[in-house]
Amino acid sequence: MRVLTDRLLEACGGRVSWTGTEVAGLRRDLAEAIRRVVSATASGVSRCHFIKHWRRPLSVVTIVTGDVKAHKFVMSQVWTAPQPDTFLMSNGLSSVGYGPASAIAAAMVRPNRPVVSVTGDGEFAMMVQELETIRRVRVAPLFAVLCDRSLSII
Ligand SMILES: Cc1ncc(C[n+]2csc(CCOP(=O)(O)OP(=O)(O)O)c2C)c(N)n1
Repeated sequence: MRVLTDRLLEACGGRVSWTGTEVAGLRRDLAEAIRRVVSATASGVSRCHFIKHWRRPLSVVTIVTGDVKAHKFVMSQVWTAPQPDTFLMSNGLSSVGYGPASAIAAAMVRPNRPVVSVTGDGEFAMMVQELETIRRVRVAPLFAVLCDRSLSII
């Protein structure tokens, strides 16, 4: 790892020379590459469509938390965070249940901000006992549960 980071540092001279226009272009190309052609099929609304368009009705200060697996791949690529401190997502080993747990924590830490947890139906089923926590600590995050009736990529 050390060798790799040293080589990367050497190659770019420690400077990042990308312009804002180049970054915007890369984002545009990425969005185009992962854009779903259809918004829904017989089995329901596509994750990509839902996550992309659901940004609009939420206020810019809303804190949104993602969970893990199928929708994580979409959220991490297409979600637009309008300002810092509005999007929470796990990294690394990605434990199921991060979404609801982080939404509860965010609602406790930022009681005046709306908080939304986007989670899968399998993940929500594993964390459903946290509804008791919510009642006990008196917070009210909103849960958006993406129901595909499967643990899709396990
Ligand atoms: C604590 C923990 N237990 C189990 C797993 C394995 N696991 C990964 S995703 C998942 C459930 C995913 O199902 P769902 O919520 O329906 O998500 P989908 O992929 O369908 O969006 C499980 C059990 C895990 N990552 N973390």
